[in-house]
Amino acid sequence: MSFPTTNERQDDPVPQKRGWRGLIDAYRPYLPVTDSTPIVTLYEGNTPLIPVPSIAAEIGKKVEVFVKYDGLNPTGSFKDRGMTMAITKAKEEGAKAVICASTGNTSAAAAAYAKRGGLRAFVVIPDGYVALGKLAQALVYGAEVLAIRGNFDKALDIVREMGEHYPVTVVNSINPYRLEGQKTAAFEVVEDLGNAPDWLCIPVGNAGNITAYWMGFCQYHQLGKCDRLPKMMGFQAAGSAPIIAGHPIEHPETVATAIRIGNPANWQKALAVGEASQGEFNPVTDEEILHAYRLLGREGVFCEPASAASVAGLLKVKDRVPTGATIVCVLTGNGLKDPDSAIEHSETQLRQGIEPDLEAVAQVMGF
Ligand code: AN7
Repeated sequence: MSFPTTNERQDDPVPQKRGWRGLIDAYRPYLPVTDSTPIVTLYEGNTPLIPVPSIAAEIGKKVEVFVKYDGLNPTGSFKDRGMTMAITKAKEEGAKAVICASTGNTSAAAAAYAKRGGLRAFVVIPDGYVALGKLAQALVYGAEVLAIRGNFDKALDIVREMGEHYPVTVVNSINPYRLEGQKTAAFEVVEDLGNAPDWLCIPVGNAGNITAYWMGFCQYHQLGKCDRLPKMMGFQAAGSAPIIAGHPIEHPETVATAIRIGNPANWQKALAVGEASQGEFNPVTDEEILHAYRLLGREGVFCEPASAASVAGLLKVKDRVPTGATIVCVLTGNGLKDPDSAIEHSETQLRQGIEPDLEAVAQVMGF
């Protein structure tokens, strides 16, 4: 029996995306590749847009809220979208090694795609501030992991210089191919909704993703695939909110280590997106982030704390949501990335030390 990869018959109920072979394959006309480009893919993209009615109910007026669950990508974050493009182009250009600075997700994606493409992967991370799952991934995928005694911003400074002086390709979001790949998430949102949403809520660290989503919406708008553009609502962790402060933060802090970034690489681009989309940048506290994180968990959606910033932000500015609006919150990373935060910040009690017999278990259950 052969595995069906296309809709061969009109009456075949197999959904079209059954034959999905990654986002470069799906969006080839809109991406900088040719027929001879050696595509490096793990079949990323095509992630679900999930309605979250309990979050919509919190807004207090009639709205529709969806989450774009990009934590379901092959390495568990949206970074895979950018990395399939960046590694594909690095390989095409003959690179032998890539390097990135990372709060964790970029390093996991860079490692996976680089090794799959046969390249060396160097990742520079802030020692002690990368969630456990992300660190595990970089090691298993076979990256050369360098933990520095400094934060992400310091790591990115070093990586930028490495790229200038040594034969390594930088795959942080200063690499323009990253944004090209990441813009495909906006394409998918438009395809799923049949139009652009009214609002797009998104966590902001280096501000690559907010820039990429805007690129994607604008491109689809120009092609007539949507007849409006969303208001781009960016959210930073309050302890790491340089764009809102208007100056770099030397010692950024937040439970959302993925966005513990004090000097965003795409700062100016983010400001331009905010202006062009009549959007806003707002801070969310760790407490607000963790509240949203738990609300999502109770919808069956497990994201990492940084991702919950998008939902925390929506709840924070809910008074400004227009009635009848369609809102998409981007969930950038999978909750399994950061099991320590999950266990530490869950309000659900783990009941331990129970005697292994029926009566004892029933009693604890309240029967
Ligand atoms: C889960 O991995 O910067 O605003 O080095 O991992 O595009 O930077 C991660 C960023 C949001 C912010 N959510 O996106 C890295 C890194 C998650 C993230 C962001 C990140 P950008």
